[in-house]
Parts: sequence; structure tokens; C-alpha cells
Amino acid sequence: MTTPTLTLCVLAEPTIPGLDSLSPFCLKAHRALHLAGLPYLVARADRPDAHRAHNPTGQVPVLLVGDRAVPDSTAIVHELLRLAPGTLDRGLDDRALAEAWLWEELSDTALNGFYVAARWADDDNWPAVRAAYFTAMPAPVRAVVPALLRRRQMQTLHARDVWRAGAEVCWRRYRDLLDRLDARAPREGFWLGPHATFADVSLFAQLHGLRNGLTAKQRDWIAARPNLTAWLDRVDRATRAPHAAPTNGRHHADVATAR
Ligand SMILES: N[C@@H](CCC(=O)N[C@@H](CS)C(=O)NCC(=O)O)C(=O)O
Repeated sequence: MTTPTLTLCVLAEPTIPGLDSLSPFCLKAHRALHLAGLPYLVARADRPDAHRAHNPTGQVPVLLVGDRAVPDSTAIVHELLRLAPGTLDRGLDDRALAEAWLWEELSDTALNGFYVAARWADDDNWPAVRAAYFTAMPAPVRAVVPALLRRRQMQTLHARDVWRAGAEVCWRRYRDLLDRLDARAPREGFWLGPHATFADVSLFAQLHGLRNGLTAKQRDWIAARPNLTAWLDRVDRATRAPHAAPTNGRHHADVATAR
């Protein structure tokens, strides 16, 4: 089967070394494409809704398969399973495949709630996050818009029952979840066996993006869990962009920013 040209629509390149994207769902899509071994182009924009022509929800990521838009990271994983069978689900029998989807769901819902809270709600992190997200914004707009967006994110986190009981309860629940993930993390190999699968990619995406100075407290909590940290490092190595670009020069190359 000839794979049509793949283009991943994402946000602007982050300034944090080694981090493919500030968005966990875009990070998930990048790493899934790498694990699938499929070359792709990248279309970047400053705002998620700049890609709205390809996704009515105004969210990223969107994968363009030729001219066909596949919005949503879960739909992208399904698409990659179709385009590159046996890569993202290597070694999984039916039962393990079902379990991989359960881990994917936990990642995209529960873990993502804590990710969003760490970036937008945590007062300790907010100054660094605001600086990283809004540097390109003109100063007069920067004085108003970040606070408005933050308020909107806080309302969402309240509705999702992540921040409703306040910071202390939220972070206690997060540390409990990290303890369980640390206890469950494989001592060797990957989450569901000897091969990395989309379960690894999904969990990794919602944890790895917090392992930097924007979210120092959460970074340190993760670092204090040795099994989880060693597994994250293995997934990072197994799913990173390949160093050598193929000769057609189309591997993970940027294309004109969609606006
Ligand atoms: N269910 C979607 C969630 C994607 C998502 O929340 N993307 C964020 C960036 S991390 C976004 O586009 N946010 C803008 C918005 O929700 O308006 C997926 O799995 O791709």
C-alpha cells in the first residue's frame, strides 16, 4: 500500500529542548508517527483554531492523510494502525489491545486533567507558563488575554472535577496516581510487553510534557518515582524523531505555517 503524504497540523515549535510540542495531544501524535515509522510534514500555527479548516472543533492535532483530515489524537492512532499495521500494536493480542485502549483513555482523560491543571491552574507554575505561551503576543494584549484564557481553563477544570476541591486535593490525587503508575511501570521493556505500543505513547505524552522547568513541582514528583522515570526514558528513546532524515527530505520537515 502506498501511503499518501502525511501532514501533522500542530502548534508553534516550543522553546523547550527535546520537547516536540507544548500540547500533550500533539506530542502523542508526533511520537505515534515516529513509532509507526511513517515520514510526515508538519504544519504549524500559533493558535489551535488556525487549523479550523481541517477540524470544526478548532483543536489540534489534525493529521492530513493526503487531502483527508483526521482530527483528534485517538482517531490519528486508529488511522496509523490502519496505515502501518503491526507497529503501534506490536505483540498485542486481543485482550492486550483492549487494555491498551483503556490506558489510552486514562491518559487522555484523567492524566490530561492534571496536565492542564499543572500548566494553567497551579499558581507556582503560572508565571513561567504565561511567559512561555505568550511571548509572541504584543504587550497590551498580553496584559489581558492570558488572564482571560486562564479563567476559562479554570472553569473547565472545575467542570471536569479536577480543581473543584482546590489545589491541595488535586495534587494529592495526582501524587497517588503517580504512585500507582510507578508501582505498575514495567521494570524492563514497555507498558504491555517487550515492544513499545500506543499505550506507551499515550501515557508518555501526558507525563513527559511536565518534566521541565515550566512545571517544576510536577517534574520533581515524577522524578521521585524511579520505575516510572526509567520507563519514561525508555519510551522517549524508542519514540524520538529519528536523527537521520531520509533522502527524500520529507521526514518531519516543516511546511508553511497554516494561519
Ligand atoms: N480529544 C482531542 C483533544 C485535543 C486538545 O485538547 N487539544 C488542545 C491542545 S493540547 C487544543 O487544541 N485546545 C484548544 C481548544 O480546546 O480550544 C485529541 O485527543 O486530540
